[in-house]
Amino acid sequence: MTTSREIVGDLMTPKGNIAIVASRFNDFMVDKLIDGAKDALLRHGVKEENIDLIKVPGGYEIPLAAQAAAKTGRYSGIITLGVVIRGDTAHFDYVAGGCAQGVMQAQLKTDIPMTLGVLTTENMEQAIARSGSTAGNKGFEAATALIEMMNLLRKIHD
Ligand code: INI
Repeated sequence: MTTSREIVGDLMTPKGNIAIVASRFNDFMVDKLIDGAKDALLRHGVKEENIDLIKVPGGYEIPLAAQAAAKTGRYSGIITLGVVIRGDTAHFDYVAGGCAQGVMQAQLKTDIPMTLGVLTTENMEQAIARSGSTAGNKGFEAATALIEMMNLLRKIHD
């Protein structure tokens, strides 16, 4: 009797280099996301020398830098990190939406897995809570999701 196969990504040390693309806007919170992402990678056995940090001005600039990094062929996975806080104008929608959609397009175009650790919050309190205090660290989560996706893609291709 044949049984169905379940293909799931594990959290073993992934092969290859990883880029973290992070914005400088709201950097005191983004720095906490970077710390969380690195902590997750190192705890899962990724070596410091296999992690590159690429900085961009704001969330709007993340997708192009992530795509450019992916196209070099040097990275097997990319974590994107930023903090976009709603203001009084429509700027938030363009930056937050453009960033999320751009990262999605970039990973589909390059076949390099990318995860979204870009906070999009109503206010500063929500952003602080999600960058290493009461609501966890979304950088850590984005790094863990990336490891799972890198290993899943390897299994799908094998
Ligand atoms: N960029 C962010 O990453 N977060 C924000 O909250 C933000 N706000 O509020 O304006 C922001 N704006 C800058 C934007 O990402 C670009 O850097 C800028 O528009 C130049 O292209």
